[in-house]
Amino acid sequence: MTDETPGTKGAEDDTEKEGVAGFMARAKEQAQTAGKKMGESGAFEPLEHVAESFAANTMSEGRLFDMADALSDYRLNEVDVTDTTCGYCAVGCRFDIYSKDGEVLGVRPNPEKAPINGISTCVKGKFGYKYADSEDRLTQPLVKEDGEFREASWEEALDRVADGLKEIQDEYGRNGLSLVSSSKTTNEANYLMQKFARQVLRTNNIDNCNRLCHSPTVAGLSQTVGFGAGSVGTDALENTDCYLITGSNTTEAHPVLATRIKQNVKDDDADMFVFDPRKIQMAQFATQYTRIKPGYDTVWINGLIRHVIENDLHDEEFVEERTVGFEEVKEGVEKFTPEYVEEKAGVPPEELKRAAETIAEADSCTFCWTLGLTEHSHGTENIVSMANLALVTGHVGTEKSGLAPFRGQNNVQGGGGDMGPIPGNFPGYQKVTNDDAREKFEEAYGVDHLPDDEGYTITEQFLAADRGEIRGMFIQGENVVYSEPNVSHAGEILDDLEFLAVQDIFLTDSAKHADVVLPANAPVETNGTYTSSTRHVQLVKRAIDPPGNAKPDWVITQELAERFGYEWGFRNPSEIMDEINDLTPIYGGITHERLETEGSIPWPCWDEDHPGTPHLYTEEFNTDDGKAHMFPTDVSGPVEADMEDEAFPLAMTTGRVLYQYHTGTMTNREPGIRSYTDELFVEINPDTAADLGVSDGQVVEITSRKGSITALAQVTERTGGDVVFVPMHYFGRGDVANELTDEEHLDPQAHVPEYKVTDVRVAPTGEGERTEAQKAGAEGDD
Ligand SMILES: Nc1nc2c(c(=O)[nH]1)N[C@H]1C(S)=C(S)[C@@H](COP(=O)(O)OP(=O)(O)OC[C@H]3O[C@@H](n4cnc5c(=O)[nH]c(N)nc54)[C@H](O)[C@@H]3O)O[C@H]1N2
Ligand SMILES: Nc1nc2c(c(=O)[nH]1)N[C@H]1C(S)=C(S)[C@@H](COP(=O)(O)OP(=O)(O)OC[C@H]3O[C@@H](n4cnc5c(=O)[nH]c(N)nc54)[C@H](O)[C@@H]3O)O[C@H]1N2
Ligand code: SF4
Ligand SMILES: [Mo]
Repeated sequence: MTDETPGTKGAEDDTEKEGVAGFMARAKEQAQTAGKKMGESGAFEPLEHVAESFAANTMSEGRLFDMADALSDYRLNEVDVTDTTCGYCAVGCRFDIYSKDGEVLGVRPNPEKAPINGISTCVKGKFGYKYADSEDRLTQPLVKEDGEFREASWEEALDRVADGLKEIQDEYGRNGLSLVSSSKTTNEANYLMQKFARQVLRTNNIDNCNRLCHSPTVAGLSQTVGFGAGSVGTDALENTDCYLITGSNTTEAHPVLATRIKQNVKDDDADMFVFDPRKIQMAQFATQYTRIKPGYDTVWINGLIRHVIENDLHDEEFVEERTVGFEEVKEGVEKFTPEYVEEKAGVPPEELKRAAETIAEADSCTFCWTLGLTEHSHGTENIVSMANLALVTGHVGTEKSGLAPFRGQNNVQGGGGDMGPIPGNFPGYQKVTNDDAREKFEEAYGVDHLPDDEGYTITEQFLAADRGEIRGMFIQGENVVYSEPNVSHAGEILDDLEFLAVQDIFLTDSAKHADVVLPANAPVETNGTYTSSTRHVQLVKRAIDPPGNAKPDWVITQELAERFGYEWGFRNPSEIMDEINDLTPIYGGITHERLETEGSIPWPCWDEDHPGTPHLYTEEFNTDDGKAHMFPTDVSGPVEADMEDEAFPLAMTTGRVLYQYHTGTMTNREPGIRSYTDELFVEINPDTAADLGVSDGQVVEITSRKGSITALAQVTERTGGDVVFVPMHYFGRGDVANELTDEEHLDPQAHVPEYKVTDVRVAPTGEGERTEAQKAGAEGDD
């Protein structure tokens, strides 16, 4: 067993380092001491997680980063201070950025302007800025000639993109093209991307990473309660009496929310039930942790509902007055007996009973989930089941009760969903198939006919390109060659396209496949708004100047539209928001002027006089009849589990670690973060490792039906016997988990890939830890 992540370097290496590197070294040293103490008290915790908890808890106090030191070389009036919103994840932390000459010197939360995070931030939001002034930022457009990139003027590059897109449409029709928009960019930039797709290119083939993430949440909640978003504000997360947390590694993926939840559990005795295949850090604080078999969530959730109804613990009045479909659900859950749930999902009956009873009897309960529920070939059914449980127990629509999906990218709620860069929706979830909605946008956009056929989702775009249907793509802020399923195939598909343009802040490995690369501004260089996981729309401001000739995403899209004869004439993001206000009822009253004075406004906010809506569904649900609609769900396991095959005896699940962000374009450029985790690893249970003859720190080969990768074994009891966990991140060299995942078996409604369960086998390669030479040999080129 190890107490360290393989690839984690010792603290002694880092003691000389300053800034982030120094912080990480000190955090780790202190964590080591804390770890020893915990070891002595018999509650040994892997070092990584002590450090993680340590970081999450102490960063807020600012003790580890001495702002005075960072600023001591300057007089305060020489330093710029900008209040802005974090560009990493969707928690939506706000803080002041202190900067000088294009460099971020420090970050300090200002609780008065930070409704969600107060005085807290996590390590990425506080220190993750080296990427912005890194030397390899894109500063000038690039065009490919004879297979090589050369710098080009904006004029030339944009002309080439416009010509490339026009040629494809001339030859293959308007749907021969597809666009990927970016949840890293602002609401205003995403609004323009969907406008560009629909008004200019007349296609609904536009999607974004929301698809790979919470699209089942949007689909499941739209059907049941109405809005494709969480129903609660931060109040419920901080003050509820009970939590059900599943498929969310909260301390690593949403650290600031985790801190809030842990505080409520510790200080106010809130109950917390954690259901997860891995014994994640939240388990340590839980009333009860239940290890589940990945991919069978409908089974245990239906089991909970059955127990609640069977014992008359459901909220009869709420069910009667505010919901429809109870009888169907009651009938549907009958087969999910405790014995059946144990057999299928691995949940012991007494744990099922305790959770069901505590949740049902609690005065309030908040249901929290993330990708462990969504990234399945039946993700939407999981979400419908979760909504059913919340509704049957009557825990929706109060200040302390409700549905809390923790969203992912900084602006996936707003930019990835609300703004409509998705195949079936205009902004504000107005359907492209709805005649009234189409007419409204046709009139606003001054065109006779907008397309009424739903476009392709992101993974379908790749499948359609593979069939030769899509021949050109425009990808904004998405590193698809690492984040899509079955990436080797995705890379080949990009190469086969007749035209590809990529808009990013780096020449990513995806951008290398492009004909034209457009340099964009990074989140810290951007003006506009992001929308948090709790639906709070908040301002983002330029804290440092962008490098070279990089431009704001929205400007690039506007200049591209001009080349097709559309003069939008927006002078700033605030003017774009005015158009959003006019066309998107849920954003009707959210103007930049108001945000400047009010700080943040949770949608729906119907008009300028409306205060915004922190808690949804207090009176009625957002459905035609105002009631919540429950639907029974069935047993739906992972697709590959049905392909019983002894060659692949283990289930691989993939996900995140605290110190990395996705494909690493930002975090891999952070020396402190690199010094912490810089190598792909795989968590293997000690019994499984012993059976396989694998020891900690060894290089193993992991093989699925799609391919093989190597990773360092981390032998740990975090994972159960039949499950291995591989981070989804690209660590800057070597392999990625997505070489093993499958792109064909998508959720039928939301089209999310089954990232959370892939059948694999693991075998030792006979190698010990990688040598420096091997590491260099495996070096990627990102
Ligand atoms: N540090 C960091 N934070 C991030 C990100 C990042 O890259 N790095 N990314 C952001 C983004 S875009 C997102 S979407 C969020 C994601 O946030 P999370 O979804 O919390 O992150 P993951 O690590 O993908 O996995 C979630 C959990 O699902 C569990 N799980 C696996 N299979 C199953 C299953 O079948 N059922 C259940 N119930 N659980 C299962 C895993 O063990 C894990 O604990 O994080 C955001 N925050
Ligand atoms: N196996 C597996 N695969 C997964 C997941 C998983 O759990 N398991 N999770 C999925 C999920 S939830 C997500 S969200 C995706 C994430 O997948 P991606 O979105 O592809 O990951 P990122 O690395 O965040 O890529 C964002 C890109 O945007 C660029 N960028 C950053 N800021 C800006 C900006 O302001 N403007 C522009 N134009 N570009 C910018 C970055 O350099 C980077 O290239 O991965 C998905 N893939
Ligand atoms: S929790 Fe998310 S929003 Fe907050 S500082 Fe960390 S990465 Fe940024
Ligand atoms: Mo995500």
